Amino acid sequence: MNVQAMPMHRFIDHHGQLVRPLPPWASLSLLAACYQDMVLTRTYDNKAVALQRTGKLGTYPSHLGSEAMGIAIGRALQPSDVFIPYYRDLPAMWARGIPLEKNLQYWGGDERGSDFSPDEGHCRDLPFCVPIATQCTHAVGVAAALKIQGNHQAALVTCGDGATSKGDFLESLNCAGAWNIPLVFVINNNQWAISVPRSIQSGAEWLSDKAKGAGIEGITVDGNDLVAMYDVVLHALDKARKGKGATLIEAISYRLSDHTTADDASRYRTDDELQDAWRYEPIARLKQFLEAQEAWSDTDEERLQQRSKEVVEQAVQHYQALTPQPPESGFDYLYSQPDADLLRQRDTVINKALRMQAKQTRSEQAPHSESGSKEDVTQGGKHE
Ligand SMILES: Cc1ncc(C[n+]2csc(CCOP(=O)(O)OP(=O)(O)O)c2C)c(N)n1
Ligand SMILES: [Mg+2]
Repeated sequence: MNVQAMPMHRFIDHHGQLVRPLPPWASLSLLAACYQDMVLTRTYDNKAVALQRTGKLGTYPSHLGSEAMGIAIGRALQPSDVFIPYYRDLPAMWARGIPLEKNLQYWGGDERGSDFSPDEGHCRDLPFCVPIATQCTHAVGVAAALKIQGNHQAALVTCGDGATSKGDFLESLNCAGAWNIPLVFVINNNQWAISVPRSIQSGAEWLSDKAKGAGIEGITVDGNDLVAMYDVVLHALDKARKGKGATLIEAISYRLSDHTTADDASRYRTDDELQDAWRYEPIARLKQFLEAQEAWSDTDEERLQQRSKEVVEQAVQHYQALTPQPPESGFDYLYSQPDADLLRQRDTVINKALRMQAKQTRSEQAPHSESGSKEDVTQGGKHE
């Protein structure tokens, strides 16, 4: 049986049917707003993959299928809470008010995409985190600080199903229980960790069972049901703010895309499995539900599709108009006091960029003689 069909915390099933009464907070206008966010982030996702394919973005992790959990998380958090994301969190960041350009910058290799300093106006959230599960340890530190400050604020950290096998995750879970800190863990259980399926990732029946060993509450929820996700995240955050402890939420979903644009999932999973998973995806079911409630129409949909394209296009234009950062900026953002070895590496990078730029200039002056050179400067590699 597809795990996405199993009984778990759920309000709207994959046919768009209510399986229990909506919670009091779930007005139709709020759900329609969430639906619009989900469509917008999927529009962005398609565009980002296309930009990578045409060499305008580096490796990109699609979040196809995780829109419901992301939008629920981003909207359930209060501005004063702290969000500690991983790399597959564009929807949550969008709902949290982070501009799409940040995501483009990050995956385009521009260090400014990791600048989430408060004076940039992006609350106190942490930037994208690619090293698996390390963000969980940062989240423990953040939540411990929030507890000490005593302002009834919470932190929320996300990770993948594969990340739950790492010591960083388990140690963080343990600290959260031992220290009773205001921290919510959300696992995006999309059934795959690159090519490793959930079935061999862990012997636990549910990943939320890992909460038991840490002495905190664990819950498994339908991560493709916006309402169920929103509901459990709201409750877990409220509990955390009231000093009643941490929660581990396992959001069941499916990675409908390749792991990243550098991956080809057809090499390790069947087309049948993928087609079956599409029946549970989050956007269609919410749309069906809203239409049945007469809270969404064909005209609304047409307008939304148009508007989403415009918003995404505008973000892409902003990104492409940015002055590229010099290649050594990677060193400058990371190290306040680089040692001699690092300074040598930094010089090597600068000199290489200068050579490439000189070559590019020569080939532009004599386009027929040197065009097609392997070392042609591509976007993001320019040195000023
Ligand atoms: C510390 C570390 N080890 C290995 C990797 C390589 N890596 C990148 S993604 C990934 C799998 C993660 O799977 P999961 O936690 O399920 O997240 P998903 O990508 O499915 O959202 C691995 C092993 C890494 N980024 N960091
Ligand atoms: Mg995964």
